Amino acid sequence: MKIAGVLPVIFLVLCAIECNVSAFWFRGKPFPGKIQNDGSFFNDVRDEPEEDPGILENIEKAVDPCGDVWTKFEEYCYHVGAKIMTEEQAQQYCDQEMDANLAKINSKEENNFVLDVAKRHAPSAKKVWIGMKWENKSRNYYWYDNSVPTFTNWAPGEPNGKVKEPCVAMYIEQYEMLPVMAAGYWNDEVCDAPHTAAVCKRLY
Ligand SMILES: [Ca+2]
Repeated sequence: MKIAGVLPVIFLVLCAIECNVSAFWFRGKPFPGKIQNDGSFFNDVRDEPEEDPGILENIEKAVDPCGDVWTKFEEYCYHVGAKIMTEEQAQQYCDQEMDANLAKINSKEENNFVLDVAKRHAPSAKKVWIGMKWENKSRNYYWYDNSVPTFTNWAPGEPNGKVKEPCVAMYIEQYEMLPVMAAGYWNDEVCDAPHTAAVCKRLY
């Protein structure tokens, strides 16, 4: 018998006594098995558990509960569409595409936040539709959920249209014709007024 043929046999006999074969390599790592006394291999190789995408999703949600294309303020998420729309299209966009509503704004702080988001995300728009409308039957303004506004931010001289301008938009740029800085102020408008984008809001 040639010496080269004998070597593997000697190796196996020695290993059968007690041989940790971690010197073997498996998938780029030391093979964690052993040759047992009966000569058979025992290995406890287990595939490393793959990361659960659901867990990653939950972590992302904890970091940014609103997700892409939304911005968080207090317990709500806001989205400003870049496209110019009529008020009806804006309502449909928020409801059907974004699972939200046109924004209902309840404070000066929230108004300033919406203005900031709108300026950044709808640079080609001059205004954004908000979720308020004139209700001619009761001669008053209501939010889309039929609540009475507790905060308003009308521009000087507004609202001036009532039934002729039943929709409401927030200016997001300055208007020279107004006596004060216009951005952030509201105006009642015809519902197909030009240059107006949508601001959607939802709970996160
Ligand atoms: Ca007006």
